[in-house]
Amino acid sequence: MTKVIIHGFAPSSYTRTVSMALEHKGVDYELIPLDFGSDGHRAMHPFVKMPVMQHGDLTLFESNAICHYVDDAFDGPSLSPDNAAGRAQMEQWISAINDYYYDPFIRQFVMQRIVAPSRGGEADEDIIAATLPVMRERIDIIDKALADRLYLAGDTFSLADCFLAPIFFYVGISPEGNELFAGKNKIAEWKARIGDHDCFKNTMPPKPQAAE
Ligand SMILES: N[C@@H](CCC(=O)N[C@@H](CS)C(=O)NCC(=O)O)C(=O)O
Repeated sequence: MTKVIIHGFAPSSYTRTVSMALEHKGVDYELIPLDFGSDGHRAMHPFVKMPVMQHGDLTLFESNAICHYVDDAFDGPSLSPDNAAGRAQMEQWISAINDYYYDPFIRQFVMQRIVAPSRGGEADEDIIAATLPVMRERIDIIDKALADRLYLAGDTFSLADCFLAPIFFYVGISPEGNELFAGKNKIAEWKARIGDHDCFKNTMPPKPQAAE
């Protein structure tokens, strides 16, 4: 069968999301580093982001579309709940993570606290200080959401967990991680559960310098 190609970089949280989905399904895939911003990249992704997936003649961008394709097109354990309410809750959380978590957690906090120092720059502490209260509030929302369930969309691992796990991973290894997640027992249990999944272990990004 034609191999799936993912264009991206292992440290990118969205690249890890789609890689987790592929690993969980047991799909044969290859992660190819992008020549970011090149003509070839722009031809595959008009918004010049990562990841991009290629499977035979099909080229797809947007992590949610890629994840659903992977879940639908291949055999292997389903990444969607088996009931309408669970599937709707999965979509609700994917949408919420994309709209309310990625920007403050990754684009603001992780880019400053982890990525900037790893590139020899300095973190903008004003951006971090402005973002931390938003992060605290949104971490609490997840802790409450997990009160009556093992995973975000119910008691089975789903695509929603693939979207959140890479984001919380980076926050967890930041200097503020312990304090931000302190007392969030449901998140701690969820993180331990996610950490047991091979798809999470097999997609671990290289350790950023700031986390050493
Ligand atoms: N909506 C896109 C977002 C993709 C995205 O923002 N990817 C990040 C990496 S995690 C990226 O390409 N960042 C580089 C940049 O914005 O220049 C998706 O769901 O795939």
